[in-house]
Amino acid sequence: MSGVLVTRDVGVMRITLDRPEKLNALDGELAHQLRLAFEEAAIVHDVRVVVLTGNGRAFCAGQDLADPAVAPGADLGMTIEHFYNPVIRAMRALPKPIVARVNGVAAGAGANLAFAADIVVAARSASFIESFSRIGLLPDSGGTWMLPRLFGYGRAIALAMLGERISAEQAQAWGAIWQVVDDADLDTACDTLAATLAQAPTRALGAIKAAFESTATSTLDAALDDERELQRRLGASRDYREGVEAFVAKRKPEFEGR
Ligand code: LHQ
Repeated sequence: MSGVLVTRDVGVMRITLDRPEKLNALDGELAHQLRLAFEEAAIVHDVRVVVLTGNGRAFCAGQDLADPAVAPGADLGMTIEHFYNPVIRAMRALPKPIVARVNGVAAGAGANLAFAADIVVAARSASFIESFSRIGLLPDSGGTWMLPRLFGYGRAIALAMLGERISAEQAQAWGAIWQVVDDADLDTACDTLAATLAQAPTRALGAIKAAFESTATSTLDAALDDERELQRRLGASRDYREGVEAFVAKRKPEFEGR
């Protein structure tokens, strides 16, 4: 696929942004391919975790600013509606975990793609930059929703208004991402994490993600109701049966994601 490489291996779908000469900057075609990859991940049972990463020295430099579709005066809302929002919606609706393997700089929509993942692991040399305000825009790709949740309002609004670059270590110290590892250890860390998630009770992980999503706008009372219903469904799953049987037998569970 143009600009996006998709590979699958024992439960793991790896999606690689592959325009290294442009720091993996996104255009409409690339964003569309990204959306298709996440939609495929949703329907293929054998995919139990997705790893999103970039090829070359960057994770993603956001929208390709040389693309005529976003030239000043063009309808940016159209680009966002047709290409960006469907990607973020597909990621957040995916009932499976997404790991962002942030191998280098993540800027603009590229940063917010990483933040739309569930677990972010970054190389020590990586960085994040909400560069939108530098060109007269506001954070899109879910940034206005995700940034205050990940960073807290005070840091989120300064990041968005100032457009300053922050290191991976800073993002981790602020609790916005899961892990920072030495560059040389990025592959091992992400492969180990992906293997763990690929053997996890996928339905439970999907339910966790959906429940966290809905608590953004719900009350404790509504969350308690949601937890009851989700737990009721999980309680009827094969993986719950396996989890309890394995616990009682003092053996390692073998979850099937069902
Ligand atoms: C680029 C880009 C780039 C083109 C580096 N485009 N060429 C959605 C839809 C609708 C409307 C608009 O917005 C959006 C969402 C968005 O994402 S808006 C935000 C767009 N992204 C940015 O504003 C980031 C722009 N890039 C940068 O700030 C820097 O390049 C970063 C911080 C990513 C990396 O800095 P450096 O490591 O110093 O590399 P560099 O700046 O030297 O870039 C290397 C090359 O890549 C360079 O080309 P050249 O021909 O000189 O080697 C850049 O022009 C090109 N490049 N980002 N987004």
